[in-house]
Amino acid sequence: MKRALITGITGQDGSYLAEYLLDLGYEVHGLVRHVALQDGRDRLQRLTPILPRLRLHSGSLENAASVFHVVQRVQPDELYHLGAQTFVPYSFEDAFSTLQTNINGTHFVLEAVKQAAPHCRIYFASSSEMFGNADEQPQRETTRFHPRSPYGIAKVAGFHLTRNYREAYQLFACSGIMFNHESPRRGFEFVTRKITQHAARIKRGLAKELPLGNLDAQRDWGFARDYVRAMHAMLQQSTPQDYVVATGETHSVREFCELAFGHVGLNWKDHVVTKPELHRPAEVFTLIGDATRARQELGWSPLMPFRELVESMVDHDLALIDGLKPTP
Ligand code: G4F
Repeated sequence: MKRALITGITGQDGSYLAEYLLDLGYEVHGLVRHVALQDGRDRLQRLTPILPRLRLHSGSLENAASVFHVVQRVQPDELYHLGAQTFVPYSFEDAFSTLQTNINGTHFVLEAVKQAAPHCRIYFASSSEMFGNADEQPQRETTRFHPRSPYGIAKVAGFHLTRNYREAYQLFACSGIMFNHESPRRGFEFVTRKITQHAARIKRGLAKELPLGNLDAQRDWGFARDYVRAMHAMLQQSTPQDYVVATGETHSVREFCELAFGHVGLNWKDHVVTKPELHRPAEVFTLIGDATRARQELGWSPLMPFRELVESMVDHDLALIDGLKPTP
């Protein structure tokens, strides 16, 4: 039986990945902060159905010793490093802590594997935010990075650290350059879930307005459950590589609103208000990925179309309000 260790297991991607690996017969371990173990009802919510099958270890990506001890104790065959401060606007508000946690956290994980479990294969959750305002469309593995936020800068550092550990110490370490991926488990602060939650609340008469920032921003939005298959596939290859994971389609925030509100019979223009304070100091205007390498080498392709993704998120948020579904 293979053993996997996941950092960020309590998040959207971590929970889908844990389910996927359990279904494949893995023994799944997670590194979680002590507070999450204490306040499990809230913070371990996405893991509730699979909690009895997981082995959770207390540790923090801010503490090198705790990362080292968990890696040493678990001796994983595969480590998926997903944990980070992932909200781009917050990275402008507190750039120092974002850089510190996201860069050092990745460095601690790589070093712990090098020292305590060098046989272990590592997946690093890299991001399309590294491309920022890219000088080519679509973006592929060879596209030059031009990050536009402290979050993006930290991801670039993590990407290069991962590559350097691969080249210098022969670790099997890969980066997945993941474009935006969403689901009913997405946090409410990200634009997609903010829109679907508001569409549902407005439909049920619980709210009137949806405040948003830049409606022209374009993203390549896929379904998170599809993306965790690519993470796993990267670690099953004969040689470690970095891969873009994306749908190859891009849509604007405005289009997302149109579909989400339209799905419940509302006109988005009657409810969306734009607020200057929700615009970012430096915006990433358009992202669209070319996942040819992932398709050819991993046999990966996304399964859920954009419209279905938007509608399933709205349906889920309606069901939550109507008390028909537990929080995912
Ligand atoms: O949903 P977002 O906050 O996601 P963003 O910044 O693209 O980052 C997400 O995807 C990355 C992958 O490329 C991850 F690495 C990262 O961790 C995160 O998961 O914003 C999407 C777009 C932006 O252009 C933003 O300016 O939506 C625009 N937007 C407009 N109004 C808004 C809002 N974003 C948020 N969060 N809230 C708004 O009110």
